[in-house]
Amino acid sequence: MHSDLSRSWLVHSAPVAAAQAAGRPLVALESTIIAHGMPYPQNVQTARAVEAEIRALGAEPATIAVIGGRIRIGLADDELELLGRSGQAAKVSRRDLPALLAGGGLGATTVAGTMICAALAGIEVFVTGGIGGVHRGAPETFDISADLQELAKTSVAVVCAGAKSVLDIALTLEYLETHGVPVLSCEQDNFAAFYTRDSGHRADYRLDAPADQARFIRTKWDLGLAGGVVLSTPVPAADAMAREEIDGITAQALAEAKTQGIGGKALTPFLLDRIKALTGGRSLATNIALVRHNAQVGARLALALAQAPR
Ligand code: PSU
Ligand code: MN
Repeated sequence: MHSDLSRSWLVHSAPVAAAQAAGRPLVALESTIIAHGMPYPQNVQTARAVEAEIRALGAEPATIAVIGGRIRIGLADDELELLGRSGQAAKVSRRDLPALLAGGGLGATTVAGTMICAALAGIEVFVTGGIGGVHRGAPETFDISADLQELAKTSVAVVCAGAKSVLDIALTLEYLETHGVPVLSCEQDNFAAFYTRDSGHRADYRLDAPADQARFIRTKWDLGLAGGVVLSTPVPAADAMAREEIDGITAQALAEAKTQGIGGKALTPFLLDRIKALTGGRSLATNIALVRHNAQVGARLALALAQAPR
C-alpha cells in the first residue's frame, strides 16, 4: 500500500474524482505521447479522441501529467492543449519524477512514469500506443526503456499495440519473460508490432474476452505477484502499414539517429518524427488509429475488472 504522504502529491480532476466516488471504472492515459510522440495539433486532437472513446464505452479517462509540482490525475482541455502545444514539457520517467515534483515544472509522463502515478491513484488499467522496450543494438548501447523495469514491479495492466517497431521485439519479449511480466494478446495469437499487426512472435496467452483478461489479471494480483501485465492488440487492418515499407523506413531512421549521435530519451521521439516524415505522414495516421483502438480494448478491460471480485 502507498502512504498517505505519497498520495498527497496527487490532484484528481473533478470528473475523475466523481467517477472514482461512484465506483465507475477508470482508464489511465499517458502524456509523453502527446508532448513528444506526435506533432501539434494532431497530438491534442488524438488525446481528446482517445478520451472520448473511453467515455463512450462507459469508463472514465484519466490522462496523467505533472503540472505545477503535482501529479495530475485527469486533465482539462486547456491542460491537454498546454502539453501538446508548448513544447515545454519534460519527458518524465521514474528517475525524473522527483525532479519535476520538487522543481514544479511541466512534465509529460512516459509509460513508466504513468504506471507509477496510476498505481498511486488506484487505477488498474492504462492505455498507451506502443510500450518502450529493448532498442536494437542494446547489447552495445545498453538502451533499454525504463518501461520494462516498471512493468516488472508496478501492478498496472498496460494495453498497447505491442512494442514500438523501432525496437528489437525478440529481446523485448525475452526481457519481459525474465522479469515475469505476462504478455497477453487479443484478436490474434501473435504480439502486435505497432504500425503493423504481426511481430512474428507469439504472445504468452491469447485471451480475446475482456472477462477472461480480467480474470487472469485479478488472479495474478490476488496471488501477490506484483508487477504489470501487457495486453497487446493489433492496429485495425484498414489502418495498418505494409511491413516492407515500414521496415525500410525504420532502418533509414535508425541510421540517421546513429549518424547524428541521437540517444537517451531523445531517441524514441526522433525516430517517430523521422518515420512520420519519411512516410509522408501515414505513420502518424496509423499511430492515431492504433491508440484509439487500444482505448476501446482498455475501456472494456476496465469494465470487466470492475466486475471481477477482488
Ligand atoms: N506510444 C506511442 N507514442 C509514444 C510513446 C508510446 O504511440 O511516444 C512513448 C511512451 O511514453 C513510452 C516512450 O514510454 O514512448 C518510450 O520512450 P523510451 O524508449 O525513451 O523509454
Ligand atoms: Mn531509452
